[in-house]
Amino acid sequence: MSLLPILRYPDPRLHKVAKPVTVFDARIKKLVEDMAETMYDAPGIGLAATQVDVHEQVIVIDTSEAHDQLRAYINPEILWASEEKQVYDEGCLSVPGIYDGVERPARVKVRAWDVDGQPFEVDADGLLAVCIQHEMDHLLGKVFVEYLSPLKRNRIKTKLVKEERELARSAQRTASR
Ligand code: K2U
Ligand code: ZN
Repeated sequence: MSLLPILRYPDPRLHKVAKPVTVFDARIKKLVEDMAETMYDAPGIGLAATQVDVHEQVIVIDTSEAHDQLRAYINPEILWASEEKQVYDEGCLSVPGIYDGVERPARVKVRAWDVDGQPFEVDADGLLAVCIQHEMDHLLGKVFVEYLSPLKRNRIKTKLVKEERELARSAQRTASR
């Protein structure tokens, strides 16, 4: 298994729309394994293939306490969403250090396919509902900061671009020693 680099906002590749998976083969199984390892290492409770610069409709999620209930959602679709909404303080592995409230449907019914190409359905509420919708946004090229005000989003973009430049400078200094 391998750790995959996670794209950081505002990388334009985070806004690419993912394509459906059509062949459920060893490549997809390895992608799910590598995404899971990357997610647990971050640590996070979800990860979309878009975030590791693979633009196919693959998500991994594990919201369990013991971090031992991984599930892959391939070609996920929302079949139903509740009128009732919930606001959750979301974060994102592609937007490190930023958390803010996002309102989403409190409950969703999702159909997806597993790594063997078998379809399944999930009725999700609470944190799982938030995470599934957050990850499915990634597959549409949407990052949670897009739900925030333009002022907040621009401040976040400026902060992360500055951090990225500092990271690059310090890596250059280390390499030139
Ligand atoms: O997309 C990602 O970067 C994965 C998120 C999933 C997530 C976002 C918002 C709300 C719930 C899940 C990361 O796991 S963010 C880290 C995190 C960890 C525990 C609880 C909430 C967020
Ligand atoms: Zn995210």
